[in-house]
Formats: sequence, structure tokens, C-alpha cells
Amino acid sequence: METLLVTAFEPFGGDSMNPTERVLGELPDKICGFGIEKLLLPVEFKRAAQMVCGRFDAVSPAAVVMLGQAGGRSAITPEAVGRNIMNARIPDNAGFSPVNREIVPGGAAELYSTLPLDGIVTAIRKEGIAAEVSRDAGEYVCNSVLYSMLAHNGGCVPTGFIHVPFVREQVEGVPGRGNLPFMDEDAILCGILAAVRTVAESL
Ligand code: PCA
Repeated sequence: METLLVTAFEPFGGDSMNPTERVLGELPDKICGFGIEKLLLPVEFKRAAQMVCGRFDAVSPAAVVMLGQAGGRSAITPEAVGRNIMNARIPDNAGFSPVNREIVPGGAAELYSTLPLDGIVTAIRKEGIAAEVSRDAGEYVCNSVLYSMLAHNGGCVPTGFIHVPFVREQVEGVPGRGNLPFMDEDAILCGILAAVRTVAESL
């Protein structure tokens, strides 16, 4: 059976959970005739990129959908672009804090997601969940795995990244976050299922 590679991240930045880790755990093992190959990534620039590229080579998936948290956003946001830059606002979970460093020395400044972005947004909105395409994946580990995977596979199979908002427990009663938006955990799962289904149906 052909597979879809779906990745998520461990917690970082003082949080005790990452909503994408929970979503990954709750995804089914199969969808639309494809197996789902799940991979949880550490929030570490070097190891996360090595792990996702290594698993890509091992399983030759039909598509790659990577998930991460973007606290402060109010919608599920498929990313259009990965940029060849690393800037760590906070050290990664291995203590690495690159400043203005290229991910791939001499590589293209930008690489573009090859996921069906508009179809994904439409499918998520059909579930009544907020979604929009983003053109800014940040300069931290999420952007780095997006750029690294696209550089590794040349976008030869649909490949991209989707950011999700905080969930309630990451905001309510947390100092400095009280005014930030959050999304219901069930809505995030439902939206990501719609996104993965859209990718599978496009193959
Ligand atoms: N979000 C971070 C890294 C891990 C995650 O879930 C980011 O947006 O780079």
C-alpha cells in the first residue's frame, strides 16, 4: 500500500504539549486507500530535518504533510513557501540558536510547497473551520523542515507544511498569552483530516 508521510512536533518553548503531537496520535492508520506513516519530530533544526528526509528515503511516500504549531494564529494555515534562513527567537530543544544562517548553503532563497493549497483551504472551510494560505512559515524549525524536505525531494511528490493555532490550555491562564486566539482541539483534528484527505484524493 502506498503511504502518506505525516509529521508533527514535540513541545517547545516552555509548553508541555504541542497540538500537532496529539493530532498525529489521533489520525487513522489509513485514509482514502493510503497508509499513514506517522513521524514525531524533535524541535531541533538539525535532527528534525535529518529525520524527515531519512524517513522520506525509507518509505518513498506518495506525499508529505508536515504539521507544526504557530501560536497566535487563529486559522489553520498551509504554508506556501519555505525560505532558506534560520533565525532562532528561542534556542531549539538542543540549545542551538542560529542567527541569519542558511539552511542549505548557496541554496535557492525560496522553495514552494507542492501541496494543493487552495483545495486544502476549501476543504477545511467546508468543515466550518478557519483556514487560509500563509506565505510566512517563520524562520524557526518548521520553516527549516519545510525547506529541507523540498530541497531533498525537489517537490517530486506533493510536499508541504501546515501550521495550526494554539489550543485552549496553551492560552487560558497562561501569563502573557491571555489575549491570543486558540482553536478547539477537535476542530484542529477535523481540519487536518480534511487536509490529508484532500492531498490523498489529489494523487
Ligand atoms: N512550531 C515551531 C517549531 C515546532 C512547532 O510546532 C515553528 O513554527 O517553527
